[in-house]
Amino acid sequence: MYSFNFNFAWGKFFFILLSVLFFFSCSSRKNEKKTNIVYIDSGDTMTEIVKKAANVTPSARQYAWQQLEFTAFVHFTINTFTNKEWGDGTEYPALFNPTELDADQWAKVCRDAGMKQIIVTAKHHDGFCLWPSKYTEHSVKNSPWRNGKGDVVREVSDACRKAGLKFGIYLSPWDRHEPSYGDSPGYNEHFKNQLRELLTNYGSISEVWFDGACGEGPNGKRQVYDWQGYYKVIRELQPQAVIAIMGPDVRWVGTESGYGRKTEWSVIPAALRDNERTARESQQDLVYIPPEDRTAEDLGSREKIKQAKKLVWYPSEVDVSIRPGWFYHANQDDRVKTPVKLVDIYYSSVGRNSLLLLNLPPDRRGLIRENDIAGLMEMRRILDATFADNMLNGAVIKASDLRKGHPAVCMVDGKIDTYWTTNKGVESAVIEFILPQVQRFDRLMLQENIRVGQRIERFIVEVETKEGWRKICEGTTVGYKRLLRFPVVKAQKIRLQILQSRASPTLNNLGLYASPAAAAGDVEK
Ligand code: FUL
Repeated sequence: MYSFNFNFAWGKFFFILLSVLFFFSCSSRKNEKKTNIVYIDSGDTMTEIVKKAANVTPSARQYAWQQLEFTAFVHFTINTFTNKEWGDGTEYPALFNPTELDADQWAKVCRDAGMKQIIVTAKHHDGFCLWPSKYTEHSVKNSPWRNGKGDVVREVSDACRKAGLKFGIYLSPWDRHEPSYGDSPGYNEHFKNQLRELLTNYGSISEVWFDGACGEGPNGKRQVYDWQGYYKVIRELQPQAVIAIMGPDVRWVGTESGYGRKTEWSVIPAALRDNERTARESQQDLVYIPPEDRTAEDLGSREKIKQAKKLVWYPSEVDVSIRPGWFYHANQDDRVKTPVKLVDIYYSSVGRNSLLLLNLPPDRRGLIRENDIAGLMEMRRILDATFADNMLNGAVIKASDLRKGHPAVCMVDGKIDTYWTTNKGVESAVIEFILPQVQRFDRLMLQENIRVGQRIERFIVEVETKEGWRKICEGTTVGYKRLLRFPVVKAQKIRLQILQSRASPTLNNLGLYASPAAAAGDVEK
């Protein structure tokens, strides 16, 4: 009797415990879903739509990804040896034979440049695999490199881990070698098998990059990709990885120029997250001009969200190569982007609420080229010199509104998890900074706390002069990070006016800086 009671009591206890755990796990899953996607009802007023948009937030994996800011793409494969951009799949694996491949060099260059992740082209459109896949003979295992025992994916993933970098893979859905390509179910199985190999054997993967490019003409093979099946494999094996481009987590900015939008909303209509559409607008030929609607300046303004049925958090990634081509070509050695150009790209991508994915193509030795490294390091030097000292440190800050627990000092404490915000219902604000002394500056950094949503829609920045306040720059969206450049000014008082926001604006970091040229140069009158 006693034992029956004991078991019954414990049974009841465990049943309640399990129910509570189940309830919390479900509700937290539901919450994440609820804030990552929002539905617009047909009766919603504009005020209600704007409020909904203001509270869409990144998933945990999207937020972690966004904080990487600056990452590397490495395009390297048989094309490096055939001097092509797109191989056709008939290349002999024996051609792949880098003489000095050193993934530690790649990782060191990337780390020194301030990049936080490397994505390697495990398989490009020609189908050649940089790892010894069990599912094809078209791979490094049939090349003379390391006597057919080599594995580039292994070497790069190891090097990344040693250097403290994240590691991602590019796996081209379009495969010009694989015979099953075009036989939809057969190739889908093949592709999932390859994904499983890559996602189980190489440690933690932080980004999976699915290219939308496909050059099959009207009479070419037509493969119906099982996207949902691919995503399922990724979510199961590497749940922390973001799926980019032909995927639900990261949006292709729409060009390969390195320049993002000045107005960049991470919250956009879900219709833009459509793979068919991304594929249509992706590269279908070697000569490529992106269609206009991809490059449209506005994807998420009030006008755009008004017409949507569903809004999603879908942040932008800017991919660009340091050279004209994605792969190494000796005749482009003198066409490496200059440090000034690279810095301009940085401001126009990282500084415009996007992540920068900069491609560094190793040469036939298997090394990143010396002049590419020199340009990159000079870019880093300029950025480091600019962002070394935040002139707002030690400034007196006056904000027109403060929410309890979110003091103005949170904007300049250098911490990402503390933030200033206003009281509920207050959607504009003026924040004034009085610097310890007169300073000269020409760069400003703003960061919103996107974990509660992206909200700021319009702001201006002014400095106090003898004649009164003078505007030095203005902008629309802020998002995760916004960098502004303006002619050098000399002032002690600076103020930020947030003119319009979708809900209480937030700022978790604000920085005022002088570029090396400004620090040394003349002051604008
Ligand atoms: C494009 C591809 O066709 C290029 O070769 C390159 O891989 C680039 C990143 O994406 O769509």
